[in-house]
Amino acid sequence: FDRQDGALVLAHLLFAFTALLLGGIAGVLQGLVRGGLIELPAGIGYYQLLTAHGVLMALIFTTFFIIGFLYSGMSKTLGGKLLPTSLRMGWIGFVLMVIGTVIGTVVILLNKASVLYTFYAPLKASPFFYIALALIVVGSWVSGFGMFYNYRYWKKTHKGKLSPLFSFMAVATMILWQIATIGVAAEVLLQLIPWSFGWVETINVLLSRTLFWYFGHPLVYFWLLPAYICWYVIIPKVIGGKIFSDALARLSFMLFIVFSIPVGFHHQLMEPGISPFWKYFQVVLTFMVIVPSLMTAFSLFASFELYGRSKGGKGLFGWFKELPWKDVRFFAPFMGMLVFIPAGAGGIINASNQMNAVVHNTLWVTGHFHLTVATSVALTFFGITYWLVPVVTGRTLTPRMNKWGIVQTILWCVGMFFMSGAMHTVGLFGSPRRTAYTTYGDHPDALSWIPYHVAMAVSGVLLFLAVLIMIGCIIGMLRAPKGHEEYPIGEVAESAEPTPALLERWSVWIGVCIVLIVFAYTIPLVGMIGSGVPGSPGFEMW
Ligand code: HAS
Repeated sequence: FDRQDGALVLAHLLFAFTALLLGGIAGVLQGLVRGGLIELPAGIGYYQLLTAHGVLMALIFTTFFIIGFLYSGMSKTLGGKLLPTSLRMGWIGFVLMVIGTVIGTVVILLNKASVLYTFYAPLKASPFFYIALALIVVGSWVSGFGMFYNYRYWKKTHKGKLSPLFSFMAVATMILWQIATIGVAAEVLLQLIPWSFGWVETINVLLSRTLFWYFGHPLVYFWLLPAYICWYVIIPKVIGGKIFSDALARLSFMLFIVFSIPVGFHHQLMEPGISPFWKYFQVVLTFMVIVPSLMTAFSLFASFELYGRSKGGKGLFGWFKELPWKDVRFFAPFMGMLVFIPAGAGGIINASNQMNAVVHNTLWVTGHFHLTVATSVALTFFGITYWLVPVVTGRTLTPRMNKWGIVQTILWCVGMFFMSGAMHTVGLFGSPRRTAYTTYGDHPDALSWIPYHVAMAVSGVLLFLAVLIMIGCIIGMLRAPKGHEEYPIGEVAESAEPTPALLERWSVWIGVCIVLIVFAYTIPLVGMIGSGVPGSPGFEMW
């Protein structure tokens, strides 16, 4: 692996895992507080820790990891070296994001931004928190443009050729990110910064939430797609098999670009001020965005079955035994896939209007995203780390480290099983999300929730142990013997159909995406802006 490119990738990974560690400390502490097991000293607040946990894990760990991982694959598949301009843009993006993260974290630790990772109005943070967020978004844009630049150059110099699947998917992921972040950038620049500086007295809360969720839902697919890259492109190679279909993989990514953005209203189904028609329309699109995940499930099963049968697996499920269960590069992402089946089913429940009325703003939703992002995506990212760190540092993944990786994966699964199981169950009993320890004046319902909150806290401790093992493994990998670890990039099965050129016509898919966004959002936004409803002064959290 190219040394200069490797340094860029490693910098992203190390920063990501530092955020994971800090976010993990905040996570375990807030869990113990909520379960009533500890009280915080020195005026530290529950919401302060909850914000640090959410921001550092859901926003910072993911974004840094994803950009590092995507750059690594671009370098590997587009000729073995990034273009100097792309490399430079990668570093500029990295530095901007680091500055933003440091400012944002300090402001949170000073208790001037306890506004949670969703940070929309009416909770108001210090303006520096929003400036920090803007820096992170701009940094990620620069990195994204660095990738587009490299990809375009490759296309120009390889006229008529299909681009490598990994790079195609990386570009699709960053396009999704660019389109999605326009919403949050508008919210931060036009609403939150002027309001938090006091240049305007009030804020349109409905507009702020809508712009946030325009970004907030595709955000979850920005987390998911890099995991899908691993599942589609990396895992077939790790198990020694082939990619079932290049065309199917590309189509599923294009469908994500088309359908994943105009669906933000499914987070606002219980919100007054949006007409039922537009909510209904966006729920229909939400059900459309489930399709590429179902395609992915089909394709993965096919890859596994083809491989297992080629190894002599007999009968309906005999192929299953042939998979490399003792290889953490496979085992961790596989557990992520497995968990994604119930996690996705939970998402479908959330998206259904009547059922959303039962689960919205309860711990059920927290359970949903601890399965999706914190298990399926996180375990896949961990699985990637176990080979990517050795690849970029020119070292080997030792059997010892592999064994620790398996232990860490099992611990993570056990912790998440109990944590998210407790969250889902107690959510159905009505326990609200995002609430510090309380018995609501010893109300019997609230008292019946407490054992579940305690289970969440205890499993939080297990998960924190797993984070520590992960960090230990990274340190171990950095000190492992020099050697050559393979960057696993799968090849397409011979039996696959050729890929139609339409699947690389970006303008067509982005065009359809823009039409859908304009249709789904114009009338509701015009209504919100011109509604004449007075703005809110908000709640100062600093
Ligand atoms: Fe979600 C809330 C709907 C997917 C994350 N979601 C959230 C929040 C987060 C989040 C963070 O409609 C909370 C935001 C907040 O703080 O308020 N979600 C969905 C739907 C899907 C979905 C329909 N969510 C995700 C993913 C996330 C994520 C992915 C992160 C990565 N979600 C919602 C809704 C809400 C929501 C509402 C708002 C709730 C409320 O009221 O507040 C779908 O995309 C899911 C489709 C997935 C599938 C599964 C396919 C399975 C695969 C695995 C195959 C396995 C194999 C292994 C091959 C259909 C691909 C086989 C091996 C064997 C041995 C069997």
